[in-house]
Amino acid sequence: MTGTPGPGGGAVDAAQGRHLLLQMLRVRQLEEKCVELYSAAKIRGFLHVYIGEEAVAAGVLASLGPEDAVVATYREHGHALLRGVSAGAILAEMYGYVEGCCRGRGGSMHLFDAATRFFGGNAIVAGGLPLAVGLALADKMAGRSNVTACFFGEGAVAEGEFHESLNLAALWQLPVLFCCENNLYAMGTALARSESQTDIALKAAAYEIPAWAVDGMDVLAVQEGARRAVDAVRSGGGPHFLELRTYRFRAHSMFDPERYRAKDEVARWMERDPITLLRTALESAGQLSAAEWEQLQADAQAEIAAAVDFAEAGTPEPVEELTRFVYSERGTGDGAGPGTGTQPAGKETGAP
Ligand SMILES: Cc1ncc(C[n+]2csc(CCOP(=O)(O)OP(=O)(O)O)c2C)c(N)n1
Ligand SMILES: [Mg+2]
Repeated sequence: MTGTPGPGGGAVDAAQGRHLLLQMLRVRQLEEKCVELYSAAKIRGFLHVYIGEEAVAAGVLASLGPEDAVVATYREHGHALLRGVSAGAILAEMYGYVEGCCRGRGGSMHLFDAATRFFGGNAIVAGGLPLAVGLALADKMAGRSNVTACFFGEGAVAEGEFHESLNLAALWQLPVLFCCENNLYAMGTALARSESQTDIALKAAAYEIPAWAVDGMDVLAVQEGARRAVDAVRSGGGPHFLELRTYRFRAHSMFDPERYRAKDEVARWMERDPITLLRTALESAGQLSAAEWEQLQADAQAEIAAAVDFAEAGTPEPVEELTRFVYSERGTGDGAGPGTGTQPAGKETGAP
């Protein structure tokens, strides 16, 4: 580390700082492209973008290893990308094409990729938390030292699944890192209008889970907080909880007329754009030249442009495959025939 103060007072290592900047730029470019493609009716259905919140995924995911697991929400394009799912597979998924990471069957809210241990993409508010607890329980039972990072919005704290999941994770001391992306609004409902206790870290503390709040616009602070928490979880410290204070710069989804928040509030938060904060810190430390900044932007743009070309050249799934995967295909191809997978015998035959 070079010891130069970052946006949150932490130290910036030049190479690591530029890496995090590129990660955030990649997500920003992908999301801006998604908005454009949605407006052109290339992407249909629901679409929720992560613009403004990039530091959260970039900082937390930089603190995980390849064996760790990630669970996210419907605002998950950036998490999937930074976890290692290619931008092409993400966009093709949104186009509904077979080249997508779920063969076009999931779409924007259900990106999933077992190879990178990215376990969704979940459209149900708080629906990812019990999945994360299950993944962590499996790791604990198998004696693996993996961590499961679970992202969810502050709207999830009103759900029973949130409380059930925190309770069991604490009771069984499971290796889960709960990451609450507190952007202050659940669709059009401000946190203070729906919760008697708005200090979210306190809710986790009620379950005896170590919890602390982090400036979610400062990627270095997020990375530092996440590292501390991941280390504690991995070394057997049980579940930990981060409340990442952030803000979405765009509407909740493409259908949101955004009448619930004042324009000057949005403008104030945009003054703390996580990309600008890190860029400025690196520049003032002499760690990012104008040419390097241009190059990072060009790299991100080139990656996303190639991904659009990939998605545009995609193909719809053949109609004959429509009922494929309704039942598990496990048990076929090993000589034992259907019926050896998780479904009861006779249900995997594909017989009408
Ligand atoms: C169980 C459930 N209830 C309601 C909805 C409808 N819904 C979709 S997004 C959303 C708001 C969630 O807000 P938050 O958890 O803060 O996440 P953010 O969108 O801010 O990232 C709601 C209520 C849903 N998808 N699932
Ligand atoms: Mg929210």
